[in-house]
Amino acid sequence: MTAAETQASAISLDTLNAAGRRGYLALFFAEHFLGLERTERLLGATRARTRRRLLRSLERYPQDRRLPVPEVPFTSHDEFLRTHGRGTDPVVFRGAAAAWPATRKWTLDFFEREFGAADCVMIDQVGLLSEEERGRYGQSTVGELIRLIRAGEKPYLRFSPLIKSHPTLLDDLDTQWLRGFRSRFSLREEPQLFIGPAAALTPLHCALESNLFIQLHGRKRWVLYPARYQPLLDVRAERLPYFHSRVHPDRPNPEYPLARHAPAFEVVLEEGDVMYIPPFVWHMVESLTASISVGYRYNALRLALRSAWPLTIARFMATNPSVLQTLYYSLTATNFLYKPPGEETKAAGVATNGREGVPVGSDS
Ligand SMILES: O=C(O)CCC(=O)C(=O)O
Repeated sequence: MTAAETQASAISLDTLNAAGRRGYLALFFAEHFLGLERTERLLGATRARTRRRLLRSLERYPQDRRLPVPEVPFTSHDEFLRTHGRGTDPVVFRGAAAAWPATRKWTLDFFEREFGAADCVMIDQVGLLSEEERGRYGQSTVGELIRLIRAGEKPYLRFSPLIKSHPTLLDDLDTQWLRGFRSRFSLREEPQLFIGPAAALTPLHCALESNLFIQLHGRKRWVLYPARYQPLLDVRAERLPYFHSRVHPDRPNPEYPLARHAPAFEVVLEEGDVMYIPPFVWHMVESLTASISVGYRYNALRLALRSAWPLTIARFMATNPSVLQTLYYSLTATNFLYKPPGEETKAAGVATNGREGVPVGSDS
């Protein structure tokens, strides 16, 4: 896809501003401070008016557009920074990880054999589970997870800190290549592991960190929206450390008519592919087969501000948990989504779907 084609199908920030984006953002921050219910009671009519105005202004734009994620060759980190690294759209490096040991070694058999006894935690965070999943926070072992996947069940290990707690796994990734994308101001890196069955789905969400997503085993389909389309995606301010949307890109819903006007990127990642996802790019991810992947996340604050300053500010004002709690979780060899075993949901301050930890696979 050429730059001109991308441009032709985009809705610019100026167009969104003229259509009422600033009003939408004022309501988003009102919601952050007043809460969902009070905002609806006090400002529900204003919100409905803002939505109607956005819809009227964007009516002339086609609906349900999908563009391929641009594919770029990797030559050097400097070249990448010059050409794409300051941009706010995703790009794919096809086959960039094809020769890494992990791409050859990491299969369900490998994890069962080498890490079968390792503990893992199935998260239960609001907005990150598909409708089909029984939402619950669960503790298990990698061996049990894989046994369940093989038995046709649907447990999905997402955003797992397993690599951090078993650092020999890092030897199978090209960490030097990954670190080359970070600037010297990038404070934190977080390799997160995903192991799951075919048809697993992570709903539409985004976060502050930049992400190099490495597909190591199986295939995944991604649908992504640049950060500026937030006003079209029905996002609520919930003071979480990430943001989620109830929009399902493949299932248009009359409740969210604006979403159909947001042009999306779509790509299928094959084994050995790496996708660069800048801060606050919205994404929904579907596993087309059983799959193993790594999301290598790092902070790039300037880029986050350029991509979406309102979400950057909202991220730092999160209370559920707060930035300091998040930092504490990451220092204790976990990641921001992890609730340490035994802690009460409330005490941990992490918004879950409301259930306490249960062993995965049990019906309690
Ligand atoms: O692969 C998935 O299911 C989700 C990946 C994702 O959302 C991420 O890395 O941010």
